[in-house]
Amino acid sequence: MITMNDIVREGNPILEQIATPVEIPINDQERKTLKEMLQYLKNSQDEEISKKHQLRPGVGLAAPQIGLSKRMIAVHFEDLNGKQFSEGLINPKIISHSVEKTFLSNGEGCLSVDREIPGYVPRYAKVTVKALNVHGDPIKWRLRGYAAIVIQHEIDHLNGIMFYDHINKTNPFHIPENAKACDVE
Ligand code: K1U
Ligand code: NI
Repeated sequence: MITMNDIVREGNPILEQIATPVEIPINDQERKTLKEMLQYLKNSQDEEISKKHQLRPGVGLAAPQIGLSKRMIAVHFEDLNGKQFSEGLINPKIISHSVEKTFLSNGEGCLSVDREIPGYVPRYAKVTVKALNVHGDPIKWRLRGYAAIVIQHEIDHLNGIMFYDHINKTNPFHIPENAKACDVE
């Protein structure tokens, strides 16, 4: 099982690299890894299991975060309407996005970053994402708000981008034009 010992931390060059597309059909090892990534997220959100294995809770995980520079991510969360997203995605791609932006009022965290970094992380308010799931079936998600934020955070990891790269350097709490807060709770 994946634990925090397997999570690569900031400063490791793999987090700055562009990950390689996964060849289709995916092989057994890739399928196994993607399933383990999703299981990490489920375990990390289970009070008992996360306490026992000291897992930091996560809603998403990208393969480079476990030291594998391949275009695979896992997500496990509910959006603001209670819709569940729980999937391993292969070669995810944002095929269109809104002009409008959004950001979490409490900022973002990252399993690969062991410190709090204050500031708003502006992201597209709506995105359409295409990918393949672990069975090789095509997925097309139209996401907004929180769900759009999570998927952009994970796809950024495949492109060597960290959440803090988006924070305004002179004023971390600057709100760009076209941006509205996305309130999770
Ligand atoms: O990729 C990662 O490092 C995981 C990260 C993803 C993330 C997406 C969007 C905004 C912030 C962070 C996390 O999952 S941090 C933990 C988190 O946001 C969370 C965990 C459990 C319940 C609710 C939220
Ligand atoms: Ni992250």
